[in-house]
Amino acid sequence: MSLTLYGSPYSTFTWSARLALAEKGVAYTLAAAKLGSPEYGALHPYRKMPVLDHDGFVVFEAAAVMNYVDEAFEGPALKPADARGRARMWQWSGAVSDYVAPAAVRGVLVPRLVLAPRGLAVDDAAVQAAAVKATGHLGPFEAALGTSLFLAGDSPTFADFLLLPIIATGRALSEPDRYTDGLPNIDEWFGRMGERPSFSACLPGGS
Ligand SMILES: N[C@@H](CCC(=O)N[C@@H](CS)C(=O)NCC(=O)O)C(=O)O
Repeated sequence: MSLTLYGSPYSTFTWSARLALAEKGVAYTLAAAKLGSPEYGALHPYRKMPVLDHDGFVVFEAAAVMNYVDEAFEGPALKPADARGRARMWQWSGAVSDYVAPAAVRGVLVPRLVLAPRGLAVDDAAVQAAAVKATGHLGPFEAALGTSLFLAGDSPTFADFLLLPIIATGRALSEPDRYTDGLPNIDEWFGRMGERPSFSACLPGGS
């Protein structure tokens, strides 16, 4: 059996897929995603990370990868058994991808952690505006985690795995870029997620 995840340990969406693989207890190879190569274009038509290749079956989009991993392999279920729990999971998964990630990842993390280290120009005002927007988009997550241990119930699901890398990376930023301040329920959830073996297994620096 061959299972390869293409991505970077520093890519938040790759990190999410790695969390799901770790929680499931599935062994895989992490391979560099050469986004500009013709070979990679054949794997991912939009040239993003991650991509999973399981014995020649190729799937992209982090949530689709996690769902495939959950359904194709033995191990603990990574999504709720009931329809309402799954609805919550997909709701929060979509909210991470469509609202939080554009502000936090594309607005803050990419300019600060990818562009600036390469010497490329960064618009500080735009980054700080994106950080404020990201904090605002985390508000509904903060409210939900006031009444639930994880985003879709008592166990972590894809929604938590999508959010975790964005929170972990944001907490490591300095003010005023840090978009994770003033969110105590998210802080407590982060503590719960951090206790799981998958958290330390997938930390980018540890790969
Ligand atoms: N919706 C996609 C988003 C993937 C994405 O944006 N990945 C980023 C890394 S976290 C990427 O590939 N960035 C490289 C680029 O845009 O050139 C998913 O869920 O997989």
